[in-house]
Formats: sequence, C-alpha cells, structure tokens
Amino acid sequence: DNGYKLWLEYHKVSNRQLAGVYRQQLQYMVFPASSNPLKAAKAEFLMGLDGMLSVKPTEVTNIVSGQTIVVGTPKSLNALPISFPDSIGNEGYLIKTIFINKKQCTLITANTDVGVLYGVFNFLKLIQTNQTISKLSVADHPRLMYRVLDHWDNLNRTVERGYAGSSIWNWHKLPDIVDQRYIDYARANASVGINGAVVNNVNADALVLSPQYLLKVQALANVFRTYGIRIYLSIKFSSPVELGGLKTADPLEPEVKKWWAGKADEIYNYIPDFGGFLVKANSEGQPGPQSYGRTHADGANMLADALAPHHGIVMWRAFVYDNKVPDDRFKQAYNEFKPFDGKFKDNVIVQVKNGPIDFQPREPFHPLFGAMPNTPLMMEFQLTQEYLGFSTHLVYEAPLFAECLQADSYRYGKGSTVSRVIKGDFNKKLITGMAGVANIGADLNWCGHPFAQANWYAFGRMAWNPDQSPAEIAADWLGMTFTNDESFVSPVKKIMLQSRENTVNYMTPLGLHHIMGVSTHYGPGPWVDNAGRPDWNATYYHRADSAGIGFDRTAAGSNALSQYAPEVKADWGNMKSCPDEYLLWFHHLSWGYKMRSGRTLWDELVWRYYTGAESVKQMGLTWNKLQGKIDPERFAEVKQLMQLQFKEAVTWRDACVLYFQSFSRMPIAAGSPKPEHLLDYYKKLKFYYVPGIGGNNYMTN
Ligand code: BDP
Repeated sequence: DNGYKLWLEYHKVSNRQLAGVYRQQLQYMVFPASSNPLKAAKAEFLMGLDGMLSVKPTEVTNIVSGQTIVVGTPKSLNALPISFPDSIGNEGYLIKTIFINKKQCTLITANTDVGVLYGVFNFLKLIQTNQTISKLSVADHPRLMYRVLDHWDNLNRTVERGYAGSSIWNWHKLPDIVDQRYIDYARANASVGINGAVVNNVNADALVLSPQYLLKVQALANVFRTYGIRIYLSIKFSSPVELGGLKTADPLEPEVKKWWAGKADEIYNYIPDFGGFLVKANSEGQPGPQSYGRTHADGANMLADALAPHHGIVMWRAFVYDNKVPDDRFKQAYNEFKPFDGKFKDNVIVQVKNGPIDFQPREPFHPLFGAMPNTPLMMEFQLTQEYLGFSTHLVYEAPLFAECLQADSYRYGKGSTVSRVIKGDFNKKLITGMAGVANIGADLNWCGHPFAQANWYAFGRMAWNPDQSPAEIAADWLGMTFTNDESFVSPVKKIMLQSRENTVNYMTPLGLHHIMGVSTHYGPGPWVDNAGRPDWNATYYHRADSAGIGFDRTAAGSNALSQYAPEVKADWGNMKSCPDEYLLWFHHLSWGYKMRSGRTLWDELVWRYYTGAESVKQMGLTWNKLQGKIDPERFAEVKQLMQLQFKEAVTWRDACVLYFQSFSRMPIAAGSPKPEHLLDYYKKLKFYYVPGIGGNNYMTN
C-alpha cells in the first residue's frame, strides 16, 4: 500500500458479522443525481460500499422496502414524502433513520448538493470506522465559512517549505491535461469539508494573473467546483506594474483601482465562482501599499472593491515584519493591524498566524485574536512541517491547533477562547475562516510521511469544527487509513497525541523558539548569529548568556505582553504563574532558577531535551511491536522514518545541550548519555540541498 488513497482507502470491513449487518441495511437506494456534485457523491458512495462491503444497493425510485438508503436534497428527492429539516444551513447535512411509508430507511440529506456530498462522506466514515448505522441521527454543519488550504506552490513546480516532492499542479500541461490527481485531491478535501484552495505561493508571481495562466487556473477550478471547492489566488501587489505596465501600484491611484477591477472582471469571466485573493504585502520584501505610503486597509479595501461585485473575498495576511520594531519582532503585526480595527471592507478577512512569530513548535496564541472586535480574523495554521522536522518527523499537529484554539484571550471576559473569536461568537456580522498551509506534494503518498496525512485530515476536521478533539480525530484517521484493530489504534493514537510534545522537547523546550538552522530551518542552529537581519538569528530569540536564558517580554523587557488582555498579561508576565511551556517566551531567567519540578532551569532544560529524544526511541519500540497489523510497505516506511527521527532528535538534543552548556557551564545530570561529539562538530554539520524556499529568492541561504 503506497498511501495514495489517503483516508479514503475503503478497506474491507473485516468483522464479518458487522459486514453482514451493513449489507442487510444497504439493499436499496434512492439516489437521483443530475448535478455534478450529486454525481460525484453517488460515485463515491458506490465506490466506498464496493470497497468495504462488496455491495451495490439496487437502485429504485420509490420506497419499495425497508433497508433503503435515500440520498439527496429536498429538490432532488421531491417525489418522496419526507419532511426535511431546514436548520442545517448551506453546507450542513443530516443523516437520519426515518420511516417512509412505514418502512425504515436511512436518509442522507442537505439543502445543497455539496451538503449531500459532505453527508455521503460522513456516512461512509461511519462504516469506515465500524459504527452502527441502524439508529442514526447525525446533524452537522461547519462552524467556519472559509476552510482553505494555502499551497505555497511556485509556478515552476517547486514548493516553498514543501517536503513532499514537487507541486501537484502541473502548470506546464494545464489546461489540456487534467490529471486524476486533481480529482483525488478534491475528493480528499471534500471528505473533510475543506471548501477552498489557494493554489499558488504567497510569495506570488504576477504571471499567475496573465490570461495564459488564468486558463490553467480555470481548468483546476472546473475540477474543484464539483467538490464544493473554490479556487483562490495569491497575488503580487505590484501586478499592475509588472503585468499591466502601469507606473505605480499605489492603491489610491484611480488607474490602479481600474486595473484591478478589470482584472477581477476578467477572472470571473473564466471562473464565475472564483473565491478571491490571498495577499502577502509588505512582509519579507514583498511589495504592498506601504511601499506607496498607504496602509494595509487602503490596500485590502481597494482589492475588496474590485472583488465585491463578484462576491469574492480578500484574505489579507497579518504576517508582517521588518526592522521597524527594533526591540521585538513579536509586536509588529499587532502594532500594524490593531489601529485598523473596523476599517476593513466587509469582504476582507485578516489572516493571522496562530502565534506571533512564525509557526514554531510551540507559540503562545497571537495577541491579535480577540483584539480586533470589528474585524474578521482568519486562523492560519501551517500543516507543512517547516519547523517540525520536515516530513521526516512524526508530529501530529491537532494538539498544537487545539492548544491555540482553546487558549483564553479574556478579551470578552473569561472563556473568550481563540476558537470563539474566530467563529465570530462575539460579532455575528463577521465572515469567518481558517487556513492551513498545505503539506501536499507529488510524492506517491501526497505528504511525504504517512502520518503527515493526518495533519491534512485533522486540519479539515478542525476547520469544520474548531472544537473537535484531537484524540477523536486521530482515532477516526487511523481507522480509515490503516485498520480499526484496537490493538493497533490504541497504542498508535497514544503515539500521535504525544508526538508534538516530544518534538517540542527535543527542539525547543520551555518556550525556546526560532533556534533552527538559518533560512532552511532544518536541524538545530541555536548558535546562528550572523544572518542578514537580527531577527533572523537564533541568538535574538534565546538570548542565552552566562547569567541565564530567555526573552524578557515583560514591562522590564520588550513589553510584548502588554498586547494581551490584562488577565493573560498578569498570568504569563509573572514567572511564578507562567506555565513552563511558555516560560522562555516571556522571561529571561537565571540558569539556577528553581522550576516547579524542583530542578534548576538548567537541569530542567537538559531533562526535557533528553526526555524528548527518549520518547522518540520509545515510540519506535512501540511501533516495532505492531508489525503484521498493517500492510508491510507502510509499516516498514514508518519504521525507518522513526529510526531517522530518533537520530535527528539526538542531534537536536546534543547540539542544543552542548551549546547552552557553553553559557551555563553546568554539568549534564549523571546517568544521561554524553553527547557523542563536541559542539563544533554540530555547528559544522551541513545539510546540502534540503528542501527550503523553492523557486523564490527573496531570502538566500
Ligand atoms: C515563513 C517561511 C517563509 C514564508 C513566510 C510566510 O519561512 O518561507 O514565505 O513564512 O508565511 O514561515 O509568508
């Protein structure tokens, strides 16, 4: 098994008795399908049942018997005497055991065709995870409107921060060749409710808006539409100059506004349901409104005006930093965006990374969440493992997502979690959304590491409902992807749930951050102090010296904590109440500082590094015992990956412990294996040609 089928394996139901019960309940079906989404839903339904049960329900147009499955919208099923609920919205669905003409049937219904598709995927999931289907009453709907994958894919098919091969979009062959992969991609997305895809890198090439490329984009949009997915493009703010030959891209210039309005009209000619633009402006060298003395609001609103007649949106990124905040990069996005609260047009959503720096293994939630009551904020998570060991390390990210989503911003009193903020609980007028930077490439198994697929899956589930539990999602994913055998699911679920904490421990324990190798972000680089800019250096973030370690962000330091609500500021600002997990994010502490555990800070740091690496070893031992429970290909692949991960975790541990020891001058606790090499060895390690920035050269190695 090469993993290509993702969680849509539809493997045989191995419990024969259960399979018999399912077959019994699936003898007939009423499934009229005239639209593309309904046809896709029906094809999926039949494929799933065939795979799992080798059964094909007899198609009927009326209820002739019980054991009939009835699938459709009020419109497509209008011939049947069914009372439909109307509370499930446009994308919600209902799966319910009902009686029609006194015969017991299973109804899968929704108000829209795409809702039916979601219902079908969820019905199949019940069988995939061996649930009973005899007394069903499942009603569900998405809590967020825009559930979008952001591909950082360049037009030359390199993928910025992509670790799963080249881009799946074959721009060269598009629009003539429509690869089956595009369809399978769309199926996978629809199965978890993802309804948008930004197909090109945020560091955008203006070329993507040329007629030649719009035709290619149109071909993808035509595939996606069937599966309820809208296509979006990242745009380069200076496109009017580069593509349109104008002298300026100043958003307040009438000719610039006209150019964008014309471009929007042109795009909608090709793609009537085009989603809109994603914009990275005035960040990491990208052009933006500030290049012309204008503001983020000026830039975003100008584009919003161009898209509004067509119902498109602008996703304007808050990931901005340059040298403007000399004391702390942490503070820049808040400083730049907070003053514009309420100043953005209704179809603008500000896309904010989960944390204030950049997708670190652990970050506190971004202070903008809750701080802009009149502005829609879209969560941006990173699925691709830029700072989490690329596609070599098993890191299940749902716990990272949940930690951020369930964090309390206190902005509207106790219980105003980030999840509630992004769901628009405190301002019902706002549009809502979540974006995930995709971890998908042309590798056979899509994501590089078989377990990285779980992050794509979990992202979709949590974009649909940000409050879902990582444990439940992991269990579903394992059952659908590998097997429902509890003797496999139970230990592997534990591995998954523990995996992110392991990685935090062997990379950046106790609130350390951004100490990876410069630019590529691969491997340890806590010693990096000569990058192009101060805030690209690891030393800027950890501030280790002979007295101690950590970034003081209290009032005595950069005071970044003042960007949070008073409750959060008080909690994290006091080293006694600040959780260990965030300690060095906010405090510079002496090496001898007494931790909650009773250990000194130095001993605790070392202990975490060792525990992290040790847990990877344990994970590997657990995995090895599971041989025979899943297919040999994926078993062997994961086994090797875990061995490599352990090797790399040890490198991380030894490099960091030795480096920090050069400041603390304290010993590694007795009993721990000594690092194999001297610090200098780790400093000199070179990782040639590791995947990195791809075709963009705004940063150099
Ligand atoms: C950082 C990446 C860089 C991206 C940037 C972004 O290192 O490659 O372009 O984020 O989000 O994480 O724009």
